[in-house]
Amino acid sequence: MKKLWPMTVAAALLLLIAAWPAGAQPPAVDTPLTVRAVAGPHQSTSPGRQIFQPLIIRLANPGAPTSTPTVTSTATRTATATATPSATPTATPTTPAGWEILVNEGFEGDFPGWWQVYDAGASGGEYYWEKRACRPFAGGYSGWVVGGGLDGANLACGSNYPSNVEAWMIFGPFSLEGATAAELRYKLWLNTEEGPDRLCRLASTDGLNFAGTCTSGNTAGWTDRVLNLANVPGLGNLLGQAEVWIALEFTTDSVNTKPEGGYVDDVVLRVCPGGTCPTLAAAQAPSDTAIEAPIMARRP
Ligand SMILES: [Ca+2]
Ligand SMILES: [Ca+2]
Repeated sequence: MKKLWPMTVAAALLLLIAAWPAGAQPPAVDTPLTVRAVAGPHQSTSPGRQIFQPLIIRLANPGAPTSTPTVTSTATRTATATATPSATPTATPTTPAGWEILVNEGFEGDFPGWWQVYDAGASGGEYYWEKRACRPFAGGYSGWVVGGGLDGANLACGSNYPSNVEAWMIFGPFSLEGATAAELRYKLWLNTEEGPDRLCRLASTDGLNFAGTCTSGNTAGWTDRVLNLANVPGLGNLLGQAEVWIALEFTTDSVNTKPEGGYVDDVVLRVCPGGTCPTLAAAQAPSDTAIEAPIMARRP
């Protein structure tokens, strides 16, 4: 009986080879095939006589996974850093398309700074423009017409302005060559004797002879005034002039004074260097009832 074992194994191998599909590749080496003998339905177990039926060969792959392999998720890809947006380009000043501000005086910083201030009055002490905290329109200070000078510096808030004052506040020269518009604009608070005591907005092309418009009386609070440098009373159109001066002048006669006199704040001198510039709400026809009158004045 023992001699039959080699033949049986050989027959099994032959069956295995015959059963292998043509062209099929053998399993990978890590899943080896095993040959297992399984008792068939016709195997006799009668004692003393063993009859070997042909082995039923089953391919078995005990190493084969019985369940769907768990897919190991790959590491979550780290999101790339969000691109930092480039800085918004700083807009370059568009001087041709808008106003060019030559002076912006709110009396909050150093004063007189770019202004020339003095009292040209021949008598009655020295009083001229100075930044004071008595009655600001914006911020903490405004320009009081008589708050500076040897005597004006000692003038208490609310005091009457003195007689015989000729207080100048001048800026220039500046060029209006090529300009298509130019104006002096400011906030005004005024309380003076009507007529002789007045606050004037002036311009000049030689720095000595000024002309413009004066305000006198009571503005009943803060209001606006504009001196259009394209149409200055007594001088006409200054656009195109190579040298221009502007001035605020406060003058009083020898009698009758009133409390405070006048203040200005947010004084702006602006030029349109070319093309057209947007216009602010015009203050050419102010709602206050103060008196407007043209004047020509030679600077002492
Ligand atoms: Ca101010
Ligand atoms: Ca007077």
